[in-house]
Amino acid sequence: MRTNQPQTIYLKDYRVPVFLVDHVDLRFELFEDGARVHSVLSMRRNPDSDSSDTSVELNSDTLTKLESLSLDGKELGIDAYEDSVDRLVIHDVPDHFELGVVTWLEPQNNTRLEGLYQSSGMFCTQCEAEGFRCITYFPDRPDVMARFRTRIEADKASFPILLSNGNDVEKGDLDGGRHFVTWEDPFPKPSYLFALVAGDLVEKRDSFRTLSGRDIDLRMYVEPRNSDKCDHAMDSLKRAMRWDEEVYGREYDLDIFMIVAVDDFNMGAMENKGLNIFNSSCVLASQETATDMAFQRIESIVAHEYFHNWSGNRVTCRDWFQLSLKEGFTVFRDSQFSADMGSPTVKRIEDATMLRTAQFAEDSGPMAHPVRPESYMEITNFYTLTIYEKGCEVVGMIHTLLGPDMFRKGSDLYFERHDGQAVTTDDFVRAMEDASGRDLSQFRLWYEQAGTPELTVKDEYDQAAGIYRLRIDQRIPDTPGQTNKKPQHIPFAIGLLGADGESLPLKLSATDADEPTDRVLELTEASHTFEFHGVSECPVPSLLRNFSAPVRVYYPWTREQLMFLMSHDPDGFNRWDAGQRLAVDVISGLVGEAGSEAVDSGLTEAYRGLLTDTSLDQALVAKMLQLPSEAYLIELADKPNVPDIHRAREKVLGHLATALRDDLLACYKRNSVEGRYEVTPQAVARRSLRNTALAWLLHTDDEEGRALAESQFAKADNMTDRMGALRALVNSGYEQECKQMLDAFYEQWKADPQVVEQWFAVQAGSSRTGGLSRIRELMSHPAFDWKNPNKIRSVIGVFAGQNLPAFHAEDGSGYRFLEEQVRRLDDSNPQIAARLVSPLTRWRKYAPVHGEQMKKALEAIRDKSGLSRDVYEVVHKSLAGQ
Ligand code: 0A1
Ligand code: ZN
Repeated sequence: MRTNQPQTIYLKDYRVPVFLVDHVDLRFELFEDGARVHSVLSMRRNPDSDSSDTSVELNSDTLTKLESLSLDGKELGIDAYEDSVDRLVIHDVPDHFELGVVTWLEPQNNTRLEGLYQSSGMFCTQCEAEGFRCITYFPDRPDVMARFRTRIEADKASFPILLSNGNDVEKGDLDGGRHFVTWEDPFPKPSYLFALVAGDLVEKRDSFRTLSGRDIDLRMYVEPRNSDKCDHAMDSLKRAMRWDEEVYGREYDLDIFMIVAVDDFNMGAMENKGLNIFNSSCVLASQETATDMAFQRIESIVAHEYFHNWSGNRVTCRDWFQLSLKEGFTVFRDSQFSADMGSPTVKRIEDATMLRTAQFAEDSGPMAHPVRPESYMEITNFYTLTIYEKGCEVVGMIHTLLGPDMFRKGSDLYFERHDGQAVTTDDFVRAMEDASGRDLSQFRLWYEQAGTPELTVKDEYDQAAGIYRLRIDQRIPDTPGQTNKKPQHIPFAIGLLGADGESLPLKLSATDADEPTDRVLELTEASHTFEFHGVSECPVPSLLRNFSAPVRVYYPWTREQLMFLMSHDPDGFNRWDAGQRLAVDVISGLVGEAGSEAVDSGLTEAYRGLLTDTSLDQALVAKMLQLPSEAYLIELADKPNVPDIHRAREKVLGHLATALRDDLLACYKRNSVEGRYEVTPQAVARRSLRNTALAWLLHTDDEEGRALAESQFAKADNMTDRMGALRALVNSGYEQECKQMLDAFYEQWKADPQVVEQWFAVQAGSSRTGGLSRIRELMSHPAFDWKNPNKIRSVIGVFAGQNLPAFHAEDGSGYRFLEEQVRRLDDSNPQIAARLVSPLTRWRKYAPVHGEQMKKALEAIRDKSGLSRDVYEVVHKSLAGQ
């Protein structure tokens, strides 16, 4: 708990550091009841600073107890410095000096999981963004880059493995059964990339030969019970290393690359130099315990953290306003990698789904902020979908505008020009401009303006002249603190289809010699009209192909046009999108008063076509068969009534399941996967189709469906099928069978935390079985643990984020429940508490019956005494402007 009043930090106040740190010498003494950290900083005045201030400022935290402070070997008396809650200022320092700091920590009591803490008995660290100050007093900002040498001392029997960044340069035994290892990292780095691990861990080794012929030692460290769950991450790592060499020309730079898995972790993983630390759920997998989705997620997160070695570590951020410099670019790189490893269309669909469901929601709510924010109170609240996913889209648009070759020239220039520096998003864009000769000045607005651009498209066809006109208007909605926005530079990919489904040539003037069937139009004005010449028939437009920009598109599609695009658009993404738009239209048409009307048979026939036409790309079909989620339908609606939307969607699902029963059964039987378990796009698609068919059948409590689910559950040799059967049953009316299956599942897997988390989540997310009383039961289950973020997310987070009819229960019980949990967690883990508040922040979006109760819950959280800065910021911004 912090006691100081939260303050706002502004980008415009950025100043270069007055003092730099060249070298950090650390000695950690790890004990059962705490840890002593000795630090010696070699500091000097920054020649780039024009300040004549002779005092030096260090950051600190309430977790850090100062034991002693010395300057050039002389102990400092208390009148030589000012120590406040989070800052220490030492007066009258020379231009060069050595600062000695000794701190005492209690990692065993650190429930915030920032700085040095303990997880399942091992010591580990998390220093991004501002965790290093929880370890020692330090100028904890990313533009202070230093070389680190770290000596770790601990009991040898309990902590045989002692790790930090770089290379191990010395080790030996000490008195009293203790030992030490010293690590040296030759690359200057910001403190947020520091890491330390001490534990009794199993080491898995492999190696990788770089294109230039260097052999890199690859090591994974896990608890002994997880030693059979490392292969997938190790293989993913090697694929990522090769890919980064081939696609970006980036080679790994140290001799050792290490990955450690820890059970208690606030986020997914962390790219510490040479020593990546992962949340166990984002790295450990075996076919028995992890689903296909988990396998794919692990591959992409391992790659993401590895790619940070260049985009983040070698070239880092000047300040935290530039967070998307490393995150947006690295997400873009990992998306390209995943697309190359699997199906590019499916990957694009997944990314767009997440963006349109969750990032668009964030961008239209009270926490909306630009990709490069102007201010923040607590930086950990800014690890957002906007920074990561919209930031990725922004880089992707540069890629689209420049083309792959110029983009590569730009990234080469960026890495070469800024290697070893801490820079800004503007430096990134400038490198792209300098390499390509393109002017991206208007494009920079993507970094500065928040809000999702809205494109309204109108068309007309002049048969006599053979001209088709497309008028596109853009508008960017107001967001907190930003109004009257300027038009942005938007790449808008399109095609035109003739009645037979053929692609028409796109001539932008009568004399245009170019006749491509795919074009990227560049929108820069509030309104554009494009004229296409030589168009022999009235076309159906295919708009925003491959989701070429993170925008909303409005065009008055008819259902017939959507069905046509679903089966004819050569752009796979838009085929899928047409299906989504059709389903959204049908479901939204049944919300509220129209609830008793019949489901459009056109939708049924479109889905029948998908189920029966085996010549289609089955990976795409598997995606197309997923109805738009409740969260997406809610995002699209104005003043949504969640229980109503839920009912309408259930009705459509029930109708499809009944009408398509035989096709679903045939699809189920056709798609059994024989042979060895593999995570290829084809095998994943087959399992996905099969499990979707099963879920739909059980939606109507089909008796044959139940028998299939039970037998699939009993025979499955992998978690995807086991979980598919369990999920289908949990969401059916077969209560007794469901209970038996859940119990059997738990009995079999109770020793495996990653599987238990899935067991929690499947129940907490079910609108059929996951009512509040069930959620409370789950929370008093022995496997639930208030100190473990994964458990909190898999029960409370899943309930509030996925079990939407229960969370939005009319009596407000879901909101009060979340309020109670946030208030409780605020003391122990404010980062997690602040993230959990998120579903309440959009109270203004909902019909007043809901909105008012959500607001009350926020007010009750606001009024908690000693509220953390993390939760304070989210709650106050959500309630502001009333
Ligand atoms: N840089 C990591 C994400 C991360 C951020 C903050 C953390 O603790 C507050 C932990 C991890 C990544 O992008 O993977
Ligand atoms: Zn990242």
